Amino acid sequence: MKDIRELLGIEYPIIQGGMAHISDSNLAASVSNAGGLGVIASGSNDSDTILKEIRKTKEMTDKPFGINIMMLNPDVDNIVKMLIKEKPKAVITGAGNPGKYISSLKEASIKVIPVVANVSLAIRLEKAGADALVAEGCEAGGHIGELTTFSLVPQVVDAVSLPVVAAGGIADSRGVKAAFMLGAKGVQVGTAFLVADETNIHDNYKEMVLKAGDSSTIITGRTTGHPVRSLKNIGARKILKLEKEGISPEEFEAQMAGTLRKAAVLGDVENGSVMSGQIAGMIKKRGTVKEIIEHIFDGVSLN
Ligand code: TUI
Repeated sequence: MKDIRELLGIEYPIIQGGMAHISDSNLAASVSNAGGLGVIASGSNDSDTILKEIRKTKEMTDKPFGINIMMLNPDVDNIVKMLIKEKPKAVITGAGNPGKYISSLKEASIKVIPVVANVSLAIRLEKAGADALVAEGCEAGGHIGELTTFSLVPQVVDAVSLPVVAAGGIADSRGVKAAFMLGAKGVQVGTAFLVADETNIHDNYKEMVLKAGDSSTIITGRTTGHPVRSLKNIGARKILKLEKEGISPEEFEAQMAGTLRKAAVLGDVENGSVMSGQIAGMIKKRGTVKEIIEHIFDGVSLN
């Protein structure tokens, strides 16, 4: 089986999480320059906006980087067409099944690495030609599945013969070693990069992550089929209350629209959606991307 570092041309087996409104060209290029796979998030942006971020990233790094496609994005068809021309090293997908796009991306020599949250999708996507998989447990921030990292990763590892990258709850070398013990060949990390100096989000967001404890996150959206983990605040509690009162999926979407941008860009961390994983409670200091990656791999032997 091909090593994930060899597959992606990187020094550390780490993929930076593609976080909507957060993972821009600056963060992606910084991670790639530090030896990981930097990833630009598409979120709900259109293909032209993502193309601009790709061009900026190419100005800042010669190293490989990836694009995360959020499958709920209505412009996925155009984004895939654009990516086939731009040929980033890798495409990571989330929040859905990318099966029908895999062969055309692979024909353009792009590595395709879908995020999965259960074994059945992992098996289907191996058959569809994925190059590797990210198995993301529900400790992660943002849109999540049902299974924890500890239960999901070994079951996906046993079910497929592709390299598996573990995600959800990993922010230091203990997490990396545990992931390796479960059979993962690499890690995907999002939350730890929220407080990186190179991450262009409002400082209020960073401060809220730094102040978070083990029990600071909450899951909204369970009733609508799109559960999202974020830090507890007025906005999340309000949404949860509306869900308990029986809000419709349409009303829910209307309530959620723009809330991540509100927190990440405008700094309204009381009413906006401050998406973060449970491991936020362990993140107590800021640093450069390079320092964060070195901390995550401190004492890990990468032979
Ligand atoms: O995608 C993520 N995390 C995200 S996307 C996002 S933007 C958003 N905002 C509001 C509502 C929804 C999305 C914020 N955070 N992580 C990767 C991930 N993918 N976690 C879980 C999944 C997943 C879920 C279902 C992957 C595939 C899947 O398949 C369903 C199917 O069709 O079988």
